[in-house]
Amino acid sequence: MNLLEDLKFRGLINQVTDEEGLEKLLSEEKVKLYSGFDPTGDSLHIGHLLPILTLRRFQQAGHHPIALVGGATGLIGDPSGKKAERTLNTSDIVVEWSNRIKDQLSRFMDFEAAENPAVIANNHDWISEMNIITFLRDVGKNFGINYMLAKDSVQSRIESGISYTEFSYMILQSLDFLHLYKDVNCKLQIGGSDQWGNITAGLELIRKSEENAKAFGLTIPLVTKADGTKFGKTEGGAIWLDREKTSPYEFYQFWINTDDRDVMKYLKFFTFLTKEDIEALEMEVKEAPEKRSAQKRLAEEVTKMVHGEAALEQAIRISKALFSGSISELSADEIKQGFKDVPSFQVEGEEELLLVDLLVMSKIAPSKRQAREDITNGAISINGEKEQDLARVMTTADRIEGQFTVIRRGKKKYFLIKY
Ligand code: 485
Repeated sequence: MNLLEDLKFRGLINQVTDEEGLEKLLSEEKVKLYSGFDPTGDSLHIGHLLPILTLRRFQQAGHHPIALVGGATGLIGDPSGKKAERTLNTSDIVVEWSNRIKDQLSRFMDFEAAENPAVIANNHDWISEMNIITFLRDVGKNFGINYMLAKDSVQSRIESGISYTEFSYMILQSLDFLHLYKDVNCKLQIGGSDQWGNITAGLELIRKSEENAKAFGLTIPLVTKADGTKFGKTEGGAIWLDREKTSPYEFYQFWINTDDRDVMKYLKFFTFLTKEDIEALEMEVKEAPEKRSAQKRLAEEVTKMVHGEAALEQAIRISKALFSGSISELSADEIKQGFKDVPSFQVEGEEELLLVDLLVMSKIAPSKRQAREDITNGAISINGEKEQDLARVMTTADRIEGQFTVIRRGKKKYFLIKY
């Protein structure tokens, strides 16, 4: 299978400006291609993963990926797909976010490859140097107002309003494409389907500015979910690539919880498993869907890719311990990941407390009477061990690495005691 066939098999192609032309180009030469990421937050999230992995697929096929950080465009704000005007961030913040995003992008591509190392670029390097008269005379002349008004990103905002700042965004992204085309012979831009308007605007600018120029655009589909809800969002918010914002355990759980109807699609999108591997998994799912082997494989592959082998093993350990209740085997770091969303109570000082009192203080039990009843009935466990002694005293030995005690009430209600 060649690259385009593989992308098609995976469902990764939404639109291409000239498919035959691109197919020919990719078969004749190793192509430079880019995708842009604006620093509009302190981390990328799984919505960014598809374009990143697509860059990597191109790299694996021998092409030259460029990941562009929008140090300049992040100061302006892309209106594409946005219902309302964005608030501007200070340049200090955008610089800080640009650096973080650059670090994240660096994890996904090979910068040491002998023939086709990946490259990171920042459009602040060229856009910030441009002077306004040059911009309006040399660039602006190529953009008709009617053409700009007709773009989805502008059309959808005519009613609600759009500033001149965001209206101009497409020109900056076009300028990037032209710059990379002229400077390093970058002939292809890829992005999510919301980027079609900006990508084709860039192609127009290249066509008008360079004689006999030929460049291409390719968009990747939006990831959808069978239940109609938005992909990549949970009750706790977005699924981030930064482990401080979304722990590897939460990340792993996100993929494990994939709907049966979506899992094959996500395996194609987010993993590098071959067609044969994927088809074999599909058979397994048909024969024994209750095993959820496709979800497990998906969660393993993606967690390993994003957070590494050790973090994946930790996520699996935490999941198993939570399932079987054998909490005492977990490290403090694992406890922190696994119990991030459960109610917690901070105990100050070193004094030893009666379990009964702790249950009341921490509001695990509503009253002393209820606390005693819970203990006697065997409804309370400490770090996974059932405790039925009313005289039980909590000691430092109950503190996992001196930091946490996990208390369970009933079958599933977990509480975290912090010291
Ligand atoms: O020259 C460019 C400068 C900036 C950009 C692209 C080319 C960024 C682009 N305008 C943008 O806003 N991208 C989004 C972002 O940065 O979060 C998302 C897209 C998504 C996908 C992803 O970036 O919404 O479709 O392209 C990589």
